[in-house]
Amino acid sequence: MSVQDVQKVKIPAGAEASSIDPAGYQRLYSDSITDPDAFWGREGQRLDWIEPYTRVKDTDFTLGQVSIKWFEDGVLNACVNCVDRHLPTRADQTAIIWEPDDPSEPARHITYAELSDQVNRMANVLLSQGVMRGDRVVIYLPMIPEAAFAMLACARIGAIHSVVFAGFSPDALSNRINDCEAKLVITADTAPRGGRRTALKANTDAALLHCSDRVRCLVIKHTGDQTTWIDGRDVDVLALMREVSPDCPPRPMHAEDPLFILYTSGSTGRPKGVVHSTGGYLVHVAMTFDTTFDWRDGEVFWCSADVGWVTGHSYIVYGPLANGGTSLMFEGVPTWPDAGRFWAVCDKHKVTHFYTAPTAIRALMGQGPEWVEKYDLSSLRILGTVGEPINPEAWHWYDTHVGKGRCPIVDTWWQTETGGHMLTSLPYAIEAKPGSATLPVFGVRPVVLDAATGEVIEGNGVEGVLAISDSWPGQMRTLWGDHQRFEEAYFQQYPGTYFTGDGCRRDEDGYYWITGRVDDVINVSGHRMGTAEIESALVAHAKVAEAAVVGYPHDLKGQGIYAYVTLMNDVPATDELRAELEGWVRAEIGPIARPDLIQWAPGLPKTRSGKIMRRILRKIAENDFGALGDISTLADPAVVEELIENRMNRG
Ligand code: 6R9
Repeated sequence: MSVQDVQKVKIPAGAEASSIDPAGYQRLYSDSITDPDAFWGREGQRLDWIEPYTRVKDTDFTLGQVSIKWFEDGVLNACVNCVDRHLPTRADQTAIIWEPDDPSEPARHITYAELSDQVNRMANVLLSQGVMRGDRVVIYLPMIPEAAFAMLACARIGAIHSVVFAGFSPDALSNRINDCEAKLVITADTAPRGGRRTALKANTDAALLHCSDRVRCLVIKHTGDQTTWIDGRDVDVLALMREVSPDCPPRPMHAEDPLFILYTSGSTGRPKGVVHSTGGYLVHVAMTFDTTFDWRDGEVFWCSADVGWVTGHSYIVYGPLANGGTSLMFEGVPTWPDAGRFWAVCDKHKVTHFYTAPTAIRALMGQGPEWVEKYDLSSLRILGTVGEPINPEAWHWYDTHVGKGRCPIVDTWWQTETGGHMLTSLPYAIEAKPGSATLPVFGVRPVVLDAATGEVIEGNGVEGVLAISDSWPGQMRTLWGDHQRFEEAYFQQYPGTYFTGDGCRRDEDGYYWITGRVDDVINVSGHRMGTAEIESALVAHAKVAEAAVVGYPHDLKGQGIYAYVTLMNDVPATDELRAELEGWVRAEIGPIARPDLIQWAPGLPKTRSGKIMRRILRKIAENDFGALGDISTLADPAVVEELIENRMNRG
């Protein structure tokens, strides 16, 4: 039985029809892992294949010979699956809604017919610049539709795209261009964001000083701002797109040909180029977009991530478009012109699905519910979160004020490396528990391992580290140019499984709770604790907006607990409050969790995707801030200086 076959059920109490009911989930899940070939063989039919596959799964997790292949003899084109095949039925349907940074400027509604025209033209521009199958193209663009056109144009001609987040520095950009030996980079003149402008072309000029002079620079004139121009190297993309043919035959690709490389942070300074495949990746994101979000025709999906992150790849571009959906792309930020912008956009475009990160929810929660209440959010049907564990307070705020208690919330756990969702609740089928990513996606086999011995811990009510015991189609295939590092990073520590790097608990109901990266586990007087637990307690206090907890060397306890706390607006930072918070955590979790040091933090060091950079916080807490390592991915480096200046541990 495939997902589409599960009978649609009406669930009681006026709730909506659902594609999968609770019994349907259990049945499907157990089928999916009992016979993965049969399950994924059917799921593969979600795509259009030029040559059908006869083999489904061919994977080996054995150290020294790790090899992951899915649908290996199948031939397809990812762009055709996201664009061409929808034309007979959806030519006039909106594929992409684009909401600009400045709300007074008009939104764009790009139909599938227009998407096809633009992507074909962009593909012809790439061909005219000598881009061939297998060549790498770096995309350094703001959140504009041309970013999606560029990704799909690469897919159309078999080039491998590598999107670099527009907030990254010239250094980070040149490192990535060099690591994948890109033939060209696609950028824009400038990028408006929150009323300010980032000089992308100037950044690219700076980056290209450190790259081969054969690298071409394709420029989208987005704002029309003045930029430097190097004849012979720089190309005006939009002008060329008007000249070339709107017809570019798609290149038939093998399922295992790389679709894209996406760089993610590792523990060393060197970027880690995660490689995803054409066939398996697309099957996984097509399925999870449909099932996790209970997708239905005519709805409007908004994922607020940036296309520079995996979330943007899978759930702004490939997942929604493979399903013939309507995907909203937002150029701006949640708090400009004011803290109501997200909700204004939901209202304006009648968004049905809103998918964001807990950090954004906490930030908006700190601004008060009146910003949400100004807007009509009755179009919303499903809410989602991704990126980190959501603390129950933020979950309840999201549920009450945004979802009005009537929208299921899916908490999706996954990674750049996994391609798509791995653990998540399902609307109407898997009941949520605030803070838990709940149960595995079909075909995914999570296991909890003893961190020290690597043994599989069976049963419920257990805790350990999270690994995946067998492959799934969206799994990364290798690290670009370094298969050995791939094996070492993910398969060496716990042989025979893919190691996620996350800690987790499986509760009495079999629900998974991610306790944070394993390196975030601290050991205080012999007690192992996830820093997330203490943070969750701190942010439950009415005066606390955000908190980050790390360990630091402590003479008596081995590790002490160091908490960075951001207070709600206008709350004075006093010693009384510090004592109150210590007592609060002690009361919430127990005496063992009481922070030893609390530092008031006006801001926390975050990546542009909103992840707190704990490595930096650990260094400051250890009073060892001389070598902070690579801070190129920080959203606001000034935050770090402030924290160093006011550090609490000077011993
Ligand atoms: C998609 C994405 C991956 C890491 C992952 C985990 C954390 C992501 C989460 C979550 C708890 C969730 N994470 N989703 N933790 N609950 N729903 O974020 O990819 O940037 O590679 O980060 O993020 O620690 O290992 P990526």
